[in-house]
Amino acid sequence: PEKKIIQLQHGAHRLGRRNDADMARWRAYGLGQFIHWGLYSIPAGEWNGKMYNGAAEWIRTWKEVSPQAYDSLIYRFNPTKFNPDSWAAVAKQMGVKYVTITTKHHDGFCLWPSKFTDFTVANSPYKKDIIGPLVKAYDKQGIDVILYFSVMDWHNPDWRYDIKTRDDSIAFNRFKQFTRNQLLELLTQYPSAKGLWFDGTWDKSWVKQAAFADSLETEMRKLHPGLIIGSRFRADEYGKRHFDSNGNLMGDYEQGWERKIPEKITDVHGNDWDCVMTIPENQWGYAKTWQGHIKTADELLEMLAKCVSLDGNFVLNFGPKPDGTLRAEELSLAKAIGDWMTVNKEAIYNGEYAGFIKQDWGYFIKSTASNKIYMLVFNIPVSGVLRVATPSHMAIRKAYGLDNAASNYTSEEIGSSTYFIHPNQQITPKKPFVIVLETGEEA
Ligand code: FHN
Repeated sequence: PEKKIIQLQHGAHRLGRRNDADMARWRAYGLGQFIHWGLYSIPAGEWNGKMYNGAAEWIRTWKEVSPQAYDSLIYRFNPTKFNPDSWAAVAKQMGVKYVTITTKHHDGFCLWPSKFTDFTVANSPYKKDIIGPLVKAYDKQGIDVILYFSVMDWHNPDWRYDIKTRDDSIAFNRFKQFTRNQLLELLTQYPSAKGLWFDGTWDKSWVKQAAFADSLETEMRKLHPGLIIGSRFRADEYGKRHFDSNGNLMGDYEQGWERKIPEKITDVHGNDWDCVMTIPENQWGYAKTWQGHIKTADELLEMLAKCVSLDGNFVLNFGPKPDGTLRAEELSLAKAIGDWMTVNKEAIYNGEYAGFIKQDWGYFIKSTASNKIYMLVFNIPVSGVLRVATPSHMAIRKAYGLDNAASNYTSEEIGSSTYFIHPNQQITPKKPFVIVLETGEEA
């Protein structure tokens, strides 16, 4: 039976991917960095000697913490060692093409001197803007900046989780204007930012604002042509988020892949998407101690490869310390990823789904820049031989390692559209590695 299409005023306004230069640039990034920084970096998961089990940036909601005491952390925010150029240099060496930075997380503390609240860096001992210098430093390195913004704001007395009374509605109307003011302020003050990464948009209060959010989105896009906004910003008039009541993606890319990665290309429905990932299980802001499993550089590289092979970007989170420096574990992972990227970046940038059947040794990525196919190898079978099944009518002409000589692999056609890639000598790699395939039409 044919699916009935619901007439929507505030659903998706475009079907399929965006087709413009700004979005093409976003699509080609491959690797990004996320930064969660704010007052929560000061307690860092510990309050009055007790450890909080949740994510450090959520500590304000813990029963052990009084909101007033938390908000007073503003008087202790003084990152005297903050050096935006050194953060940007770390990101550059790591090979990231874009950074998403928290301008305001759920606690409402603004890292820029917003005119619309007192709860900003301007009233901390540090006094200075954080966002402006960061944008400048990353821009200088050629790394695009996306501004993270939480709509949910625990500090603002007008914030509501739901709207049940007339008073709620009056307060929330003020809150909507406040949100609009802050967003227009951010876009005006930091015009080189390429997009907005929304969060804290799941509560009923906001989900009910389909018309307001839709018109605000239109206004922001008009003010900032090319602006990139994901699927977390607004709901349709039936309260559907990410995908509207007809199942169409709202916004420019799917923002639902948080700490998880799709398994197959059909999971992403032809949409653009990014995956945001933490190094421990679930800590975004700085936490003094990391519990549980801490991801290794090789695991993170595999996640990166998997995301790009399925048409997504992979964004790794950093939670800087309250003094403005980056934690040692993050610096060493950034370095290890960067060293790998130095050799293998052409397999990641401009990478997209290659259309090959996935094999157990790793991931195929096709470069839109060169049309080459990259095999990102993470697991070598005991035989040492890597199997490739090509899409129909495609033949392998040449196979070679990305890191050195062109002659170190031989491709053998073993059957119709099926090949074995043989290393010419035994390989015992210490790191994931990349084989380049040059292909052509089958004879
Ligand atoms: O609650 C937040 C969380 O603290 C963090 O900011 C992540 C990042 O994607 N977003 C929210 C949960 O979806």
